[in-house]
Order: sequence, then structure tokens, then C-alpha cells
Amino acid sequence: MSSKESFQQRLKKVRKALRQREVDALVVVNRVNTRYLTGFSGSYSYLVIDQDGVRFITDPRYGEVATAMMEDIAEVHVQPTSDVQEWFRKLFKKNDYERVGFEGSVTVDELETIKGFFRKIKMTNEGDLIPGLRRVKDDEELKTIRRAVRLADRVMGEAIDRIKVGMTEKELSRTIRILMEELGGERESFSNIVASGPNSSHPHHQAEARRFRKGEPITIDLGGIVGGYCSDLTRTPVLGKPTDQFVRIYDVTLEAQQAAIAALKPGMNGRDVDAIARNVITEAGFGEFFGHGLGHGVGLEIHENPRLSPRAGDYLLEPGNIVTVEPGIYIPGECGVRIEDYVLITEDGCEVLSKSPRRLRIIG
Ligand SMILES: [Mn+2]
Repeated sequence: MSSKESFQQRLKKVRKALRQREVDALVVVNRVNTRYLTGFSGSYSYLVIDQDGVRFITDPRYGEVATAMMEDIAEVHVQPTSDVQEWFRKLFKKNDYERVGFEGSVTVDELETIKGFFRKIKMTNEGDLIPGLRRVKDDEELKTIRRAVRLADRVMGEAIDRIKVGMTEKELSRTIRILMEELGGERESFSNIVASGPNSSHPHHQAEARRFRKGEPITIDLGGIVGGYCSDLTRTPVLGKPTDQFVRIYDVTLEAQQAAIAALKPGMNGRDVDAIARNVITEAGFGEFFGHGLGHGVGLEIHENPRLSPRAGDYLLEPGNIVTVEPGIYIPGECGVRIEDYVLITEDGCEVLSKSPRRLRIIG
């Protein structure tokens, strides 16, 4: 399937959902949802989707690009931003819409503007519609996602190879940032985490000028963007001979992760998957040191649904979901470990897309 056909398919699904929800038209402003439906990644546009078609409104900065991109996808209207309200007013009047859907992420400012000229129209919150579609990745997305994950694997391998005693967290963090672009990423999908020694007990540590010492673990959490899609990968190698305590928490974390991966399949709820990993950690006596959820969906955004967590909703996993599986044990003031992989839910189980070795890596 070409990317153009994928966009047409996704828009068709939106139309079908609008019919089911008895909503006459949907207005899309969210940048990520816009990219998902059309491929457009500029900073300003509106989409209006109804049963007759798709209208794409942008300003003259993007006129040429958008016109070329939207062929066979949407009808392009290039409007100076000052005329957009009037354009909407005319469109809504002409089509006589009764119910118009908006995304939950519309700002209060945008809402007030919209309310001003839609007084007679019933506005509904359809904020769950497009994220619901985005939860299940299509083949076109999976191709891109595999490239993003390969990039993360390569950067992880390179980063671990460059670790040496005396290097600072900040130096390694900068190296990762540069590698991510050098090896083909658009940029990082989030600011990488490099946490060494006692800092490794902070799950979201910010890199400091602290130098790596012998015997210390170094948690590296990184990801890059390829074609708009994010990767997310964590490893915790150790520089020289580790302490017994670290080896113990590493083994337990890995066992917890493998138990969750072995169980992952369609029809499971995110709470149950989380509980499988959490039980392993709790039974080993470290339950109080695993303070975050087991994992999260990923795609055009670094954190999406579905979640694998005690607070996950009632959603049951489906083929095409992408989730991270990232248990951790963090012992305050001493050390921590997190092992994170990137997993695709398949028809009968799951496929771990990230290939970086998971066994404890001892550097030097
Ligand atoms: Mn993650």
C-alpha cells in the first residue's frame, strides 16, 4: 500500500466513525492527528472531514507544499489566517451542519473563537476518535516504526561502546543526541536519559557533569524519530565488575520483563500485563522499588495508548498495538536498573522489535 492509500484508508475510517456517532463533520486541529491523516507536518492547518469530502485549510506559507501533498487526499483551501473565521462560517452555513465534532485538545482560546460563530451548532467532543485509530498501527506505519527501532538499536550499541571511566553523563548524553541525527533520525523522540551510579535510582534523571566510575551501572534511555514515528529503548550496562546487589536487581528486572513479554497477546488488558511483571518483582522483595507503570503505547507520540499499568483502562490489546515493556527497580541512594523493549502485538502473541542484547552487559 502506498502512503497515499494509507491516508485515504485512515480518512475513510474517520468518516465511518462519524456516521456511527451521528456527527456531521469533524474539525481536526491537533498537529499529530493531522500528520496521521494526511502526512502534513506543518505548524498550521485545519481539516474539516464530512461525508462528502475532506477540506484542508492552511495559510500561504504552506500553500504550495500542501497543494502538492493533498492531491487525492483533500481539497486544499489557502486562506490568510485573518480570513479563516469567515471561511468556516460560510462552510458551516452552506452545509447546514447540526452536530460538529472537535478534538478534546482544542484550547480555551480556540473554543471561544469557534463558539462565536457556531452558536446554532451542537459541538461534541470527539477527542477519542483519532487516537483510537492510532492505537492500531497499519502496515505503512509498521514499516516506518521498524526503521525507528533499528535506529535506536544502532545508537544504543554505539553509545555503550563509547562508555569509559571518567566520561561524564553529559558527554554521553550529547554523543547520543548527535548519533541520533548522524545515523538518520530526524531528531530525538525525547531528551535521552543517562544516569550513572547512585543517579540510576532516579527513573527520569537529567544528565549531570558527574563522571563514570568503575563498578557503576549506567542507565541509558533513548529514542529517535524516523518518518514521524518514535522509538524508545533502555539498557543498563555496568562499567566493570558490578556489586552483588546490582546483579540481583538486574536479574529480577529481566525476569519480570521476560515474563510479561511471554504473556503478551491480543485480548489481554494492560493491568494484567503490568501485574505479571510486578508480581515477579514483588515476590523477589523489591515491589516498593518499582514505582512506575510497565509500559506505554508509542507511535507518532512517545506516550500513547494503550498503557500497561495498574491504571490502564478497560481496553483489550489488539494486533497492531505497539507497547514498551520497561520494568525497573530503583533503590534510593544506591542503584537502579531499567530494561525497556519495543513490542508489537501480533495475531497470536507479540514480536519484540528492538534487538539490543538484554543480558547484563559488563563494559571493560
Ligand atoms: Mn518508555
